[in-house]
Amino acid sequence: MYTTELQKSAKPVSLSNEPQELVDAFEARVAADEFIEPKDWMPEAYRKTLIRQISQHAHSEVVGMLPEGNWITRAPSLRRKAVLLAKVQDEGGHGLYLYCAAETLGASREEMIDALHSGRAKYSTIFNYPTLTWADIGAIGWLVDGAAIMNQVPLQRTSYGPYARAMVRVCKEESFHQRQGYEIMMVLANGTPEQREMAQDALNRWWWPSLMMFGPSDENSPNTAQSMRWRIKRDTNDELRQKFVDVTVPQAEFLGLTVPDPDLKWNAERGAYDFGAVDWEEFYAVVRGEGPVARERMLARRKAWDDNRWVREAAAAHEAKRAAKKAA
Ligand code: FAQ
Repeated sequence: MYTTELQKSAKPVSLSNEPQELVDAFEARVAADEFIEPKDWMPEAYRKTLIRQISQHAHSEVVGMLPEGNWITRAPSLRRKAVLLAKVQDEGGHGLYLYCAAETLGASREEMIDALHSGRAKYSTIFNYPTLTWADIGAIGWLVDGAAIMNQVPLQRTSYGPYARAMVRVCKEESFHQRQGYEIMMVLANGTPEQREMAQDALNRWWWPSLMMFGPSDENSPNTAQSMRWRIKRDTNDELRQKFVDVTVPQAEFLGLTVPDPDLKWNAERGAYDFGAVDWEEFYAVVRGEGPVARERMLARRKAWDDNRWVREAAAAHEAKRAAKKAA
């Protein structure tokens, strides 16, 4: 098990030990859409929620390098290889901005990494699925980065300043990622019958896991109500999932591919697509660490951490020497 069990019950947020006037002033600032900055007073539960969400987000970016990294040596051309390499490096950079944002809240990098490696911290379910063909790299850019953008554009207005500012750059890069994925899908969808089949197969396998990225349905999401009140989240999980479906279905139609959902239907009254039920059993199983390649993912992360210990040690030794020289 690499992820903790979901707590399905609503989490009570206790503000009882905190001075009411500070809580009121904090809530008024949030309600006025002011950014909360690292040195500002904030309720402990707000700090904890942010550390949880930002560190899980950081872990997702870093673990998310693995499925695509798997294809760098097998990309079909030098151009594809260079683009994919740059994309995977971007994801590593996103992880670093996010770890830094969480550090401004008092979390240490070591604690966060340890929580990931010991299975206490979650990371996105999507990265526990294998990348079996080159079309999966197209599908990840198109669908996974597409879902990430849908979720992260509103986070540019999240109430915590360092998280919001990190999201501005992340979103710019994610939109490039989404386009490179869609372009791969366009080439395959307009290619040979085998390539077309490969594109359809990738869509079949990545569609539902992409919808799961938005988290449990609103009625089963213990954090949404409080996070919306604190303007950490600006939209609920179901609102974002619906927006993603509405934007992505016409893109699949343009490719001439079929979304693997027999219940998918345009609802003219709502001005939105109706779609089938997500398999929540599968979602919770993957969250619990039972995803198809969850074990491999954590082994790879732990190995990278151990193999690169010398780099951290060398950097620390260099910094100590520099500080000693400065002090002398
Ligand atoms: N997987 O009450 P909620 C990317 C957890 S970045 C695993 O609804 P919340 C870039 C949740 O954490 C993708 N766990 O929680 C890229 C919570 O945990 P707790 C990551 C999940 O926080 C592209 C519990 O379930 N993006 O893809 C998942 O209000 C390509 C209850 O759920 C972010 O992290 C899940 N899918 O809403 C990289 C965005 N869903 O409290 C490489 C920022 C929920 O039990 C290649 N995060 N959980 O410890 C968010 O917006 C929110 O945290 C949500 C969840 C919407 C993910």
